[in-house]
Amino acid sequence: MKKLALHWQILLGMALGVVVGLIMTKFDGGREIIQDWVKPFGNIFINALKLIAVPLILASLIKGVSDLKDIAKLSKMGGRTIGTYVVTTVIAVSIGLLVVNVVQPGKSITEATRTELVESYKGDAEKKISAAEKQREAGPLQALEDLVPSNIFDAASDNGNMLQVIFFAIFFGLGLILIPEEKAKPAKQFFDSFNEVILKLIDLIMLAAPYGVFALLAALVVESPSADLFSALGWYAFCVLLGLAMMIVVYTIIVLVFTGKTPKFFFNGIGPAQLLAFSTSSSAATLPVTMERVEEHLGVEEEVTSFVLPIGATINMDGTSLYQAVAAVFIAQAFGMDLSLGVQLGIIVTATLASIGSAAVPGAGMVMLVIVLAQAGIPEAGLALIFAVDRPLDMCRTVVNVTGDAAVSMLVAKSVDKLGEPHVRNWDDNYKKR
Ligand code: DAS
Repeated sequence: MKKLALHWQILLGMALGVVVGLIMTKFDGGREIIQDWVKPFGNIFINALKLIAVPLILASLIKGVSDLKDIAKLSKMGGRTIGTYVVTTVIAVSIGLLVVNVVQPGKSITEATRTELVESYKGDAEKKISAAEKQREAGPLQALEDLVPSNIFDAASDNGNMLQVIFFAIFFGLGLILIPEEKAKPAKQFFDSFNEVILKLIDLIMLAAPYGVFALLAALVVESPSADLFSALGWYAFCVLLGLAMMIVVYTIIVLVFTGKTPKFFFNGIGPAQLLAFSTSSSAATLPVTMERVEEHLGVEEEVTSFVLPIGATINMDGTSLYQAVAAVFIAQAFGMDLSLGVQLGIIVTATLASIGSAAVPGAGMVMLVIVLAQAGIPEAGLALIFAVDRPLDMCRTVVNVTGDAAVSMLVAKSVDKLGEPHVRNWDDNYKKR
């Protein structure tokens, strides 16, 4: 049988997990068999993703920050590009928080199921929930004080403060910028290849995803066979998709207002790249097509696309940041935690940074979600809940990531007077070009 693309394998793993879980609940001892012989593989999958989170932050942020030197040096386009990307990401996270607080998908879980959830993730949940209570009693500048770690290894440890790791990565990257070029070169080369290794490790972990989500779903079904948990997951997915759709509308308005181009023009231009983003769940894999569509069909000159889009594919992930905000608050709701406004504003910061640090590969947003949860004191055990349904959402948020990059490149091009008319090379030119 022709090898199924990974995400179809994952969707198959999800379906089989639910079916096997439902079957096993019909047998005496079926629940124990799944808990003893299947669930551990789901936990291994989650632990592997949590394991890679800290090295991924260090690699991608140190590389990202140290590359900024070239970006800022490049021209006024640099600052404008980074600034616009950060603005659209903050808008995306805010939309995510708005939707998840209005719809409140986690609140539909019954007290009985919630007790079971906390029970089944006992250690982690109680530790995080009590830590969140403690954070609430802290002083007004406690969060700022906690930003600077006294020991990087403590910060990187399981109960560490992920923002401290992010702080160290940015601090280190700044150091790389400030030392002489020839001294920084070896370190920059090291972090470039370190980044490549981490991305390869994520690829390897994602190969296990079909089996991991199978185990997670089977365990979820036998442990909380309650329909209310599955309907809550459905509402969670609805919130992510609603938020992503709202973000697409925001891009349409931005393009119309700032460049005068109609939605029809914009989506006809970027459509094929969106379809590729949906089927690959990877902004990086889609980048060549994004560049060709933005340049030839949206009229952005190559001088802009060759600069703005590669940066966008790595640091501008509006769909991912929106998803991370929705997921974090949903898990908190599922565990019965009421997040204060301060914690939610903290999520805007960490989800923005986490999406900047997310790699443009399938599942990267899921890995970086660990940081958002850890920082907000939300039980990471809740990951098991949403990882099971992550892949279809990854496909959709990657579409938004790519669409956002295209919209911003049109804005930047317009602002430096490099937005022309589409110039689709006909077949001969393309042929000659090849
Ligand atoms: N799949 C990632 C991308 O390539 C996004 C994510 O994982 O959230 O954009």
